[in-house]
Amino acid sequence: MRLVTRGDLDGVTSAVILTTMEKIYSIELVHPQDITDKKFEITNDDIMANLPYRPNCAIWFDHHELTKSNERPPENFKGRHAIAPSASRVIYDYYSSDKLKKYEHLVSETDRFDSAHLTIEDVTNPTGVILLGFTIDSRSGIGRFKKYFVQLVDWLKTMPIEHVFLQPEVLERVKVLRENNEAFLKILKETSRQDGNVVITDLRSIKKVPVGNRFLVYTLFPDTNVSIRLQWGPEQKFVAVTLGHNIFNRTSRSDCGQICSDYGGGGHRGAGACPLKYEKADQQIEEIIERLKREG
Ligand SMILES: [Mn+2]
Repeated sequence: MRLVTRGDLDGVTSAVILTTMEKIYSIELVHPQDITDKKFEITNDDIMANLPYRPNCAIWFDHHELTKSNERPPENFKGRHAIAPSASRVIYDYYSSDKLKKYEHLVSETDRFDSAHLTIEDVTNPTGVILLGFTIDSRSGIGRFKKYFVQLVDWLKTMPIEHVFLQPEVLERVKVLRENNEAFLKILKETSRQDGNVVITDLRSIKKVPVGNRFLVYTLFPDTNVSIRLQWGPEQKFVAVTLGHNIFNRTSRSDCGQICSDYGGGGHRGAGACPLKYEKADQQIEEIIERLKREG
């Protein structure tokens, strides 16, 4: 079968488990928005993991809330949907096999990473599975992404994590990650401002935004509880809006996924993203900020 999943740590761990439990001959990485927009064809040979449901697929696993932008599975679909910290957790529990016992730590760290239950230290100086999670970010622009994803799956199945960190590809990404974070922190300081409980980062004036840790902003604005980040999409055709709860101050009452879903995107309570059309963007951004402040 083919595994169709998301190119993040939860996708990697899902792939580690699924390639252990099922016969999988290839892996495709797909952005969830491309599933929502039906830009990627799903066949009855596909296992989908960590992505919105699509009819036709053979087996489906996900842990995100069902939103109105996506299709709903029938009662008797094969697989499992549960509100859980990660899709990996849903899959791990579904099979609950002795073959998976050795991945217990990987799954619990993936839970922490995917649900952003991180410490300040995990953000400023990450190690282990958490650091690995930050190296596998499609937005890193380091390239050779799918190759790296497939390699990680293989390494995690065949060597202890200390040895994974000896691989040149991993070392290189860790180095780039640290350099990017430094540059990003500097830009964050220039482009972010606080409005009540909201921190607004407007990166539209920055030609090339270095990819940095998306939680760094909360170390700069500790008394906000939610963030909105604005960035140009490809060819400036739309504004990519990202909402997120401050992971160190979890008091926001807003449902980021619901708000983004109302604007054609999606996500879950703690984080969401939506593409806004150029013509309507400024007005809609204002609406979203007002809503985040009103909900508190
Ligand atoms: Mn996930």
